[in-house]
Amino acid sequence: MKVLGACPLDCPDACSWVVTVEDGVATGLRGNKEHPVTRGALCVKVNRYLEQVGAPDRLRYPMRRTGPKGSGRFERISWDDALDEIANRLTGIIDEFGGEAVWPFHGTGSLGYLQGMEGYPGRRLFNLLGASHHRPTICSVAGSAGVRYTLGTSGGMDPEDLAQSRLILLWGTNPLSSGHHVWKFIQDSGAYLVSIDPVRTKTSERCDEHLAPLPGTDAALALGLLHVIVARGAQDDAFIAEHTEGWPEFRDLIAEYTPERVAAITGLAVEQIVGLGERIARTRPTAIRASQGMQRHAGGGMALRVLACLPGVTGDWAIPGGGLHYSTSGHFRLDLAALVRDDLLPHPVRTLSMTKLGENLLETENPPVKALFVIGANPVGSNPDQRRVIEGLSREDLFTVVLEHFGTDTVDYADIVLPATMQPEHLDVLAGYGHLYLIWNEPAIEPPGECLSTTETFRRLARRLGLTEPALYDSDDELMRQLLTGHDLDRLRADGFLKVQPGPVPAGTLQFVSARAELAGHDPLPAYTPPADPGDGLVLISAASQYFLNTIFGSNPELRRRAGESRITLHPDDAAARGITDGAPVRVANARGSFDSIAEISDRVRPGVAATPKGRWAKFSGGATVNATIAERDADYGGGAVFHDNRVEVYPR
Ligand SMILES: Nc1nc2c(c(=O)[nH]1)N[C@H]1C(S)=C(S)[C@@H](COP(=O)(O)OP(=O)(O)OC[C@H]3O[C@@H](n4cnc5c(=O)[nH]c(N)nc54)[C@H](O)[C@@H]3O)O[C@H]1N2
Ligand SMILES: Nc1nc2c(c(=O)[nH]1)N[C@H]1C(S)=C(S)[C@@H](COP(=O)(O)OP(=O)(O)OC[C@H]3O[C@@H](n4cnc5c(=O)[nH]c(N)nc54)[C@H](O)[C@@H]3O)O[C@H]1N2
Ligand code: SF4
Ligand SMILES: [Mo]
Repeated sequence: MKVLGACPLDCPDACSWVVTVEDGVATGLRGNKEHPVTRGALCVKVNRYLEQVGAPDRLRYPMRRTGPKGSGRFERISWDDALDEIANRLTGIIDEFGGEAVWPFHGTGSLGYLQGMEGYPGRRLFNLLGASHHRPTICSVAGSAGVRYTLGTSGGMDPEDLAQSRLILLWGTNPLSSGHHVWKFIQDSGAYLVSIDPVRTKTSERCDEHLAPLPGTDAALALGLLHVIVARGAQDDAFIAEHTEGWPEFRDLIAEYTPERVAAITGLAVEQIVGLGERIARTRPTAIRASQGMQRHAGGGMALRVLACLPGVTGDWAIPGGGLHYSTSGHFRLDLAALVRDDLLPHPVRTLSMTKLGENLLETENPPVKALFVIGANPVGSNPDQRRVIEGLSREDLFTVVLEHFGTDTVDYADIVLPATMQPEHLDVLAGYGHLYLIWNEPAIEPPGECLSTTETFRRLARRLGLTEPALYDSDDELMRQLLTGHDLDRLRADGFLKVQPGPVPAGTLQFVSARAELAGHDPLPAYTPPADPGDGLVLISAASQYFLNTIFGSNPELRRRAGESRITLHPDDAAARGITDGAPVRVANARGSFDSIAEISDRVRPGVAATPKGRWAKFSGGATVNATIAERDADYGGGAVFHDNRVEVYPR
């Protein structure tokens, strides 16, 4: 039997997959050949997904902690005992401190609308209890806000249209590592390809040209390119007159960003800036593919805001194959309000920022956080400021419940662990953020042991709490229908995918001067916001690993073997200045924390920049990873994270 499903992981490609089931056992998994983006292929990680589903170390039963927090010592308990204990502790905490002392902490482990981050499973129950809301700031929010200020929507180009581009700027994105399916459209275009990345990545190596600016300086670079374009008179006056607002002010700003000034900010040569500016000036259509990496900086929102302005000056927004693709999420019109039911809240509640976990656990009062539900997240591995996160999770008075598949670094701090189903074992639907398809996930096999879906876990907890609100007991089928009102559910289920119609881009007038930004308390004019991490050490970029997806697969033996030990790439000049040789053990440190690694000396990184992949588990890495060095600071827009705005020093050990 073949069953159509969806890869649940936080990846732009949201692949449609086919599970082969024989005698109730999943014996094969491959990409859906019918899907225009998946085209029959998954990726090096998810090719091993069934290995994970059947892994001997998969969590199969509820557990209660028996050792001190962090020890990872647990005993198996029944679901009845687990739910009783959770219900008792919750009731006590809410009686004493109020509902807002409870924090449902949702992560990106699954992006499903029923079982994952996009739909906040359990939110109906938490709303009824008056729990704090959760703001998912860890991934893409700053960039989305920036794009929205310019365009009125965060959804940009249909990436399939990249096939019609003649010049493509791969700007702060490494699709060959972090979402390779777009590469087919890029290749089909035959376009001239430029990679803009402080690191020479796998993707840069396949491009015609590579520019390596200093991290966090992209807005200045974009303004410098616009300076060259406008100096050549290559702006599209008709498009500007008809579709934009604020051109005179923006043109004056562009005039200030001369190639010389921009060279000094970005560390690029004047000729590189002028050369690329002239190429854009003469090439229609030009497309920009930017993703989340370049917005993990203090000025990350502003960077995307300026990038979205660029095709507004050249008129590329009006040409198929021109424009900007950051994320397509803004194009899906699903009824999230009907799914999450915020109308069930007894009163307005506070919102806690995902990337301020350490601060929220250690400093927030009135009320303090007393109960934490970690759902599809691994904050010890993935959040900034690992030391403070661990300190917060170690609080004896904090009641922590973790819903998980594996015994992660975060599970070690749980009071109660609940085993969750994996994707072939539950119903779900996903919306790609690197394409325009809804992807259906039909359950294919029975879950092992006593694993429960997240929706079912919260239905059972509601019953244990004696709650009578009928909405808490809606079945997965009912939830799906409420979410997908207006979509052809039967076709989606039968085909496994359904393309949605993108909304217009820009939505309304493109705002060079943004009333929307001003309303939110920001500068109405875009500009360049410099990096914010103090100090003069190296800027450490910790981007996607080829072999892990965030911390998922971090315990898979084969992928761990292929990833090898932790390495940090240093430029030969930076290494020599520190007396560090290739292969030397090093300590990487700043005021926030430190981790150990092995030096790899290469000119793949530009001078002043170091790189190490994200996603390692602390327990396999001497207790600390790169996230020990990262600040819990907000980016300019939306409270986004600043993972790559991170200054460190590197010492031989
Ligand atoms: N294999 C794999 N795939 C993944 C993931 C993974 O962990 N592994 N993670 C998934 C997730 S959660 C997400 S959000 C996406 C994110 O994927 P991407 O958007 O690709 O994000 P990053 O990997 O953080 O960074 C991408 C590139 O941006 C560069 N970069 C960093 N700072 C700057 C800068 O200031 N300017 C410029 N121009 N470039 C910069 C980095 O060197 C890196 O090569 O990928 C998803 N796909
Ligand atoms: N240094 C550094 N750190 C980063 C980044 C970076 O660029 N550099 N990138 C950040 C980004 S983009 C992101 S999105 C975050 C991700 O951070 P998190 O949201 O914490 O994601 P993961 O680390 O992948 O942890 C997800 C966990 O959910 C579990 N899980 C998966 N599916 C399910 C499910 O259906 N149910 C349940 N209950 N559990 C499930 C997995 O086993 C895994 O342990 O990491 C961020 N961390
Ligand atoms: S991680 Fe991305 S590329 Fe890999 S199978 Fe999932 S959606 Fe496809
Ligand atoms: Mo992400």
